Amino acid sequence: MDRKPPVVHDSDAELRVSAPKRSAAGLPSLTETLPHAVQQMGPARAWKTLRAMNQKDGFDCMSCAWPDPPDRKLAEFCENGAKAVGWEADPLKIPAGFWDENDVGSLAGRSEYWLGQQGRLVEPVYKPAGSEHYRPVSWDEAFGIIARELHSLDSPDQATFYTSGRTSNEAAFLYQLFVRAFGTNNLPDCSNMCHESTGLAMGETIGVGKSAVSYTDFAKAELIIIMGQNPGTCHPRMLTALEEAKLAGASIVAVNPLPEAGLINFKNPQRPRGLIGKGTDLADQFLQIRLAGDMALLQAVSKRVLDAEAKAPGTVLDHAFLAEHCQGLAEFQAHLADLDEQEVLAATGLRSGEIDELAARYLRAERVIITWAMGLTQHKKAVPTIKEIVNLLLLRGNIGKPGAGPSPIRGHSNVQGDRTMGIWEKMPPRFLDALQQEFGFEPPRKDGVDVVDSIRGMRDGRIKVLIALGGNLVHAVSDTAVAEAAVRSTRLSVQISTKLNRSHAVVGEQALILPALGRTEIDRQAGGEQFVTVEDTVCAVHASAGRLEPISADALSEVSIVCRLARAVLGDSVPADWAALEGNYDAVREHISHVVPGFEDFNTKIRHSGGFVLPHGPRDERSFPTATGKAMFTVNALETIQVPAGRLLLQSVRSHDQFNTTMYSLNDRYRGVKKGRMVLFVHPGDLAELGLSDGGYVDVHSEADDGVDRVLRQLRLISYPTARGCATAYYPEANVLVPLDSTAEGSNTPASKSVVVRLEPAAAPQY
Ligand SMILES: Nc1nc2c(c(=O)[nH]1)N[C@H]1C(S)=C(S)[C@@H](COP(=O)(O)OP(=O)(O)OC[C@H]3O[C@@H](n4cnc5c(=O)[nH]c(N)nc54)[C@H](O)[C@@H]3O)O[C@H]1N2
Ligand SMILES: Nc1nc2c(c(=O)[nH]1)N[C@H]1C(S)=C(S)[C@@H](COP(=O)(O)OP(=O)(O)OC[C@H]3O[C@@H](n4cnc5c(=O)[nH]c(N)nc54)[C@H](O)[C@@H]3O)O[C@H]1N2
Ligand code: SF4
Ligand SMILES: [Mo]
Repeated sequence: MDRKPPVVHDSDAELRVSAPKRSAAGLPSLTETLPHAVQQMGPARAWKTLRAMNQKDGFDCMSCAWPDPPDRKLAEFCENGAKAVGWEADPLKIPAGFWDENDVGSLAGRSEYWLGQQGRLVEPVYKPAGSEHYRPVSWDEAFGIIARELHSLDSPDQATFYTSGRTSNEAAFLYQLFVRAFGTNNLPDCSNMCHESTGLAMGETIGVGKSAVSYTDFAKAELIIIMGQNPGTCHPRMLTALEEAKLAGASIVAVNPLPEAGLINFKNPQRPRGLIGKGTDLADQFLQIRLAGDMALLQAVSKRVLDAEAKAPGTVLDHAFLAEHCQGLAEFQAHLADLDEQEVLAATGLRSGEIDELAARYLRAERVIITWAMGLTQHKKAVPTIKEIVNLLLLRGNIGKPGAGPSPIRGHSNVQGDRTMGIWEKMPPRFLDALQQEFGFEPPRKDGVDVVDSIRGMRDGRIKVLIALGGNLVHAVSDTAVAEAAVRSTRLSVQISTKLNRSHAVVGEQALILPALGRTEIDRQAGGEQFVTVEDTVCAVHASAGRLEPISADALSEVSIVCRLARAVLGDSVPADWAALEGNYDAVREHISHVVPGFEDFNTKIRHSGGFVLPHGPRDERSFPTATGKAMFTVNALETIQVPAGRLLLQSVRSHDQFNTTMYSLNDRYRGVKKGRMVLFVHPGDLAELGLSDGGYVDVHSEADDGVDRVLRQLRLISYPTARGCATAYYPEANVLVPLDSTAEGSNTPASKSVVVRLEPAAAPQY
């Protein structure tokens, strides 16, 4: 199919706003999915890919980390999965003349939407120092440039090696091996900006930073509390699991400043009643909480549970579980005794009666699951907030039994697996020991830098080379101006990517783009066609094999790129047979099976239909690998963000038609926004108080302690039913407002969902 890039209208000139939807999916999602996919891929290609998606012998959806159900249907994907596939499998290629026509400066003037629509990257390109243009280079030349720059560093710690969460287990394992053999633990990843707060909070309290439930637990739960998550857009097939739970009698509570459509009602496109009927009402209770109010809410619910126990001793708490498995209850109880209800109401914006109702639901249910995503992790107090989820669940033994447990819902399709494979700047000594044992070299032991510290390192001249396996670091991270200056000050930046994005336009003195194959494509190596593996959010590991011919003979699999890079940089200094590993991924999995716990007999287990589930002590046998060997109650001081009068607290969210920094279109159907992104959702009461009105324009200034005036200009105001005092804008645009130093305590995750802002009236933009 010979197609030119679509003409991209990427200004907000035709912006239209209508009322938000009260229901997710249904017929509109089908009518969106198929024409979109066919238009991008053509009918044959669309059929070939969508049919293989999430099937046991097909490829894993590259979008989110939601798991596959045990029994697969013929069409086992959602609207947003289909969009992700269409975006990758679009046969459009960046033409040869592109690099002469577009210099780096002009690319930096383009939007993410435009960049992503130019087609697949099909050959390695290099921008030498002093030139504004990329030019094609051979793979050998590209690897030679990287080796030269890495060898010229005074220390391996002067390079940083980013990973985004689409990377397969095999590529991730080899990448961390290469980086550690090179001599550094500088392995930042997108998780640093995502569920890092979760990993830390759960690691300290229950010993494992991953979901303690399985797919089938959702249908067994009596109560599911969904906090800080927008599943209708970000994990659409979770709505199917919620519907099943609902039909089996579960009650569902949504805690969110926004009445997200997917939380309210779901019209399952796979059921007749969902296509044309009323759908299933999902949330029995919607708590419209203020931004960052969740810690107060959770403490208030736990306090009510403890009060109920005090009134009827021995009947409310799970005493047997507490006695056998937990530590710290007395301190927790003492701490909550002083909880100030007025402070709770101020922090949450809720009424006492609403919190009573949630507590009553919690007390009635024998099996409770709490899920969460970025609405909890990207706040200053994210780590203690998630610890309060654990506290509440422990009180009644809601962990390690069917239908119960804490369940963070991860973002990128293999972000969890990448961590399991060792992509982390501070992997524990037992992992490094196993690596040493397997490969016979001494891995560095000093912790490396995470994402925010990588930006600081580049900004301050300590880090001179940036290599990124996927992703779009410069636009995903906070404080855009600082991040861009930081990357521009490096000697070399390297992006291993499928499609263009801002990280190819904002680059170091020298820059390389290395084109990678995606999930949909056949991966042929010396040893024949290969498959890779991924781990979803409930710790299930399965195989993924593409069906399409590779976009170009000059694009390589991520495994190939990493193996050849390692060979070029390390030579024979590390005893790994890179050529053999590249030729046959079973050889990679063999190493993994020796190094990573839970992967014993990897090559056998992965060939069982549907893969296997990793062991998880708390989930499987109520064993808690914490410092004390017990599940830990924690005491967390409640601290509420004080928003000065006349200011709002701002969060940044994803629209329905984007995947992180990738734009599929400029629409956000469920929130009623069409053909535009430069908008700010504000409560009508706040608009009135600020003397502003729907349809007007404002400049948004963030008010940080460092005195820097960060501004996002000319956003159109939308009067919206959000919680009072809270505003919402889109990510990544809002990143200009988030100070680099504004991060979650402990996890260093950018606090991109609680920015104190001031709105100044502005003129409407001229298009
Ligand atoms: N289609 C699509 N799917 C995706 C992605 C995508 O961009 N597009 N991204 C993937 C990735 S990497 C991730 S991490 C996930 C993200 O999945 P989500 O976390 O669901 O995505 P966000 O858009 O950040 O939405 C955050 C939600 O939390 C709410 N929220 C914000 N602050 C608070 C708070 O203080 N308290 C409470 N209770 N709620 C709050 C917001 O109103 C919003 O509903 O999705 C993954 N899946
Ligand atoms: N303000 C604000 N900032 C945020 C967030 C927020 O909610 N608000 N969310 C944060 C979160 S949760 C995350 S996870 C990060 C996301 O940060 P990243 O993971 O760095 O960003 P993505 O936009 O997912 O990366 C998209 C790019 O990945 C490349 N790509 C796609 N598929 C493949 C592949 O198969 N192989 C390779 N090699 N490359 C591929 C393409 O070139 C594409 O342009 O952003 C964070 N930033
Ligand atoms: S729920 Fe997530 S993983 Fe499943 S098809 Fe949709 S986008 Fe893909
Ligand atoms: Mo994420």
